[in-house]
Amino acid sequence: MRAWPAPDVPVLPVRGPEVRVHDSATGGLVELVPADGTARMYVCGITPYDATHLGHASTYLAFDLLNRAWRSAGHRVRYVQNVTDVDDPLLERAVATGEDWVALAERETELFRTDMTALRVLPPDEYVGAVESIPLVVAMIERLRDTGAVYPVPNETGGEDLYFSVTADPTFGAVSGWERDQMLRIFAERGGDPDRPGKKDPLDCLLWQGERPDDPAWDSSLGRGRPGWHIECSAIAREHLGADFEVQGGGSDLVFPHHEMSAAEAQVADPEHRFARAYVHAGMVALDGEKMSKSKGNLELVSRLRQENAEPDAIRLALLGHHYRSDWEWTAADLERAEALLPRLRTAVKAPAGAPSGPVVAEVLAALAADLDAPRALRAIHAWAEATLDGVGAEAGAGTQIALVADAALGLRL
Ligand code: 5CA
Ligand code: ZN
Repeated sequence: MRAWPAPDVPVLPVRGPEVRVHDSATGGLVELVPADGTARMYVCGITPYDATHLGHASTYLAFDLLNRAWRSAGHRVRYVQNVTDVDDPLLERAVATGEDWVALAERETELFRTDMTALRVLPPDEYVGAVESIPLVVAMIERLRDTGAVYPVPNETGGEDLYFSVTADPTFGAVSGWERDQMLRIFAERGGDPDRPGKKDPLDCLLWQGERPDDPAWDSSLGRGRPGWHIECSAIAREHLGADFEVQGGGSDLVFPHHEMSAAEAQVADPEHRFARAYVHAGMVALDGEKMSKSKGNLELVSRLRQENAEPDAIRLALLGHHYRSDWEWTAADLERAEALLPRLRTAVKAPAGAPSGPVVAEVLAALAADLDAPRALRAIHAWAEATLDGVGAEAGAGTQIALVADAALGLRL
């Protein structure tokens, strides 16, 4: 699949520190120095049945900060993202609106590309659809079948679906660290089917769904059908990044079951290797007191704000004002604050001389290397701008250095 155009990332005259991020699996900070100079990151992409909302944007921005922090530290980054272009919510929406599911997925994926381009989010090196990855998924299920971790469950059409035995992975549970009770409760809420008759363990998850009438299906050695959700990300990540890659990322709603299951499947298929070194999760953005979601419809869309002439840099600044791991609620005041701050920062960086830039550049890079603390980085830039506007300091060209680090590390054009 085609990604979107990359914004320029200026090269900084100074190098940032090595990056430490919070890993959900260990519950602490881990320093992620790539062994061979290339940091590898997989971030779960959209299910394209509705437009990009600010929750999605905030999550992709978090991993954009990580991408930039690695580059500032002198590493190359290999970034892979999927598109879940066949799955229940997408097919259900297509049926509800009478639109062809392929056309719906293509339209919303294109809108997502436009939104990401406007927000200056660095594109993945590989942008990979679930449909085009079906051969990879089938090959991985075959490998799992060879290990004995796959079993059939009869379905209502007289055919069968294939399930993954979670007990085949001795480390199952290590990504979320959750107790079984909590897993069972959340599994049902997030696309799982704990009560389905015929399963060996209520937590076992669907790998391959046998063909249903009116559903798309593909021929395979597993019979005609379509892939389950978690195996899509296991197979795409392993194919395009290899094993033991640095970061598996997404919003915190993916900790369980999605990231737990994709790691378990990949690790049973290849017990010699871990799936990822760290599991990094962005907090949930809410609107009207509830998690912003396509299924509930409480959304603020990036595209709507853009249509209303919000400047993408102001949207980006508004989102960066919240630490990526916190859960927070979007309000119109977020954008108003950013729209007021942006021109002040821009005026300050244009001043021929300003407050000393060196310590600010160092502080911005240190803040981002310390678990992607964009609010801390912005406080440093804001304080520099206020000092400069107050006439403090006489460093010629200080503004140029501040604009450079704001662009490279935060993706903000000042
Ligand atoms: N296609 C799957 C991942 S393989 C999926 O979860 N798609 S999604 O469209 O539902 O979400 C895309 C990304 O946005 C995921 O990383 C998800 O965790 C994140 N996300 C969804 N809602 C929010 C929200 N309200 N706040 C922050 N991030 C969110
Ligand atoms: Zn995923």
